[in-house]
Amino acid sequence: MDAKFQRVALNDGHSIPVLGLGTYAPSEVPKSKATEATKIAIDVGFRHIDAAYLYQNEEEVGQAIRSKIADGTVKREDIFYTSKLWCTFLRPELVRPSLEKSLKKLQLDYVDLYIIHFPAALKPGEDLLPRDENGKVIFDTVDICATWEAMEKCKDAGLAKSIGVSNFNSRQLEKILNKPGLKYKPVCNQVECHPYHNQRKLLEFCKSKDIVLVAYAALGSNTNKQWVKKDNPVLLEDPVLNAMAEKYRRTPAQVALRYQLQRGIVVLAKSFNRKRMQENFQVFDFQLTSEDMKTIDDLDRNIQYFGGSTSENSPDLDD
Ligand code: NAP
Ligand code: WDW
Repeated sequence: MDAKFQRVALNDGHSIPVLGLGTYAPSEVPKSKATEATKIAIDVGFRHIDAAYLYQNEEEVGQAIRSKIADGTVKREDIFYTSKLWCTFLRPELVRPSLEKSLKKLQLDYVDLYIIHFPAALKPGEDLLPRDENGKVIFDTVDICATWEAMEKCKDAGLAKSIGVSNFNSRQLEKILNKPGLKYKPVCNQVECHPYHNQRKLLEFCKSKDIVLVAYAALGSNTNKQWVKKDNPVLLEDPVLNAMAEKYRRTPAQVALRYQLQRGIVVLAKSFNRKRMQENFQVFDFQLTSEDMKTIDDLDRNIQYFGGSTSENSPDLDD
């Protein structure tokens, strides 16, 4: 098959395109930009699109997908669309209604992948980040295994072709994998992953369980004020990545994406800019040497742009 439409097998028999478009943009970016960007991305060649209920962009992204189907550029089955179950919907009885809400916004019949966005439950309700009068986030107690059983039912109902998780550590994954009567394993774990936080151990764990690791913030994120930690070094300004980019006559972004592909990782790249989307998609026609792979491995320095702000103080689903 054409290298640029490369996919990897998932443990449930489906497959996922190895490069995906990230669609999160901070709230100051007009929502209509997500429609425009998704259409351009599909024209550029992206077939995997990552969005979420949390991003409040599913109407816009869905509209773009439907419009590229309507104009004959792609068929529905060519597109791999991921949505995510937000933390306020982890109670089992809320899982299917939440997916149905996403599907209604999208105006699609199914999502290719539905993942638990984050392994902590928040108080159910309209508020995406419910807070008490002191401004503290209000958590909820939910058994993640019960959430997972509801996810399995969504797959059985055909509303999600595949199901997976995001932001889980190996212990949290084990909880699901060891669940008595488990029907479907998670197909993926989507986590922050880039040369400054390369997730070597989690990757090894996921590979041993036939779970695909999906990398977000693979370009070092940098976008937004709301979630991202400030005063971290900028990944794409890294001197080693820049020197390597020069050597291959590529850009640091292309080197960072290619690095993940060669590790067997499915990688997301967010851009709403046509030129940068084309650049990000141009990663199937060169190869990093194993020495250069090793050099990038050594850039690991435990820098997390997202830093799991919630996971540290949550009465999380771990105990
Ligand atoms: P990212 O993909 O690492 O980086 C995006 C930033 O890099 C944007 O500012 C973009 O700006 C810029 N950029 C893109 N291509 C570039 C290039 N070739 N050269 C220079 N700059 C470039 O960050 P992200 O959006 O945080 O992560 C990607 C996606 O992962 C998200 O959109 C979302 O879908 C997903 N995600 C999931 C979670 C989760 O909890 N599961 C968390 C974070 C992200 P322009 O748009 O201006 O090009
Ligand atoms: C947990 C997990 C917030 C936000 C968020 C909490 C989360 C995201 C950039 C891209 C998320 C940052 C998209 C926000 C408490 N994940 N994004 O996916």
